[in-house]
Amino acid sequence: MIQLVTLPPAFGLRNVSPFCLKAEMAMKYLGVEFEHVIEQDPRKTPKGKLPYMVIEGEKIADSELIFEKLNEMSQGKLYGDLTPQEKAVGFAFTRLAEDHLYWLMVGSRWLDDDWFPNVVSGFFGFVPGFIREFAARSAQKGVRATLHLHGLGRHTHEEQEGFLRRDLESIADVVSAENYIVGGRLTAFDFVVADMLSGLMDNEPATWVSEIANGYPALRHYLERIQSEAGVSGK
Ligand SMILES: N[C@@H](CCC(=O)N[C@@H](CS)C(=O)NCC(=O)O)C(=O)O
Repeated sequence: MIQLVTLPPAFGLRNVSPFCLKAEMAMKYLGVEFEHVIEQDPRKTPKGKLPYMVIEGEKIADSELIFEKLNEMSQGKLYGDLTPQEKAVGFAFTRLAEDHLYWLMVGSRWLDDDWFPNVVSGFFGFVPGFIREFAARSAQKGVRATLHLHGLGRHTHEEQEGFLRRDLESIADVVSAENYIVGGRLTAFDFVVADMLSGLMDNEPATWVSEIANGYPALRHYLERIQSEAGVSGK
């Protein structure tokens, strides 16, 4: 039996991780039978991150690599016969969502002192109470250093807000005009983008990123439509 190993639900979300949600959505959409296994501690995984999939004894770690496997298993259904140019646009949006927008979301959860108690309870509930805060604070140092290295962490809040709005407006402009990220039909790239938007927009309590993202009705319409077509809700 195929296994999908993911983080647990938290912050009002079906999965605290947009990468885990995206893998679950794709597997359900394709009708793949699998056992859903929850792992709270990413350090116990092949690459220190979640999700990963176990198939015929092989561990496939990374949602994009899982998509490659699912696409092969479904004779190309996940990427829906997109042309090379369409795939190029899809991957450009994937990088925007997963390597830029995602990090703004991470910063809004981890580096806002008012929001940080939610990180402690949502991510570190499995750590014994007497060291929970300590474990969360030391992980926070790692997140701060990562955001600094990425570059986003060097910007003021106002500058980060500008980056966020440009990312969101790029997505909103495309899905308002085309309904989907690319190709005029539901593909893997809609799972990528919609599930990242779900992590941003449905996160409870709202972070500063959620508040801004929820100011774009086009994104809410798109998110609801993709989740309904895929048959998996992010909440
Ligand atoms: N490129 C990876 C990213 C996965 C990822 O960043 N997962 C996060 C949760 S959203 C994680 O496990 N982080 C744990 C850590 O970095 O320690 C994928 O697509 O699967």
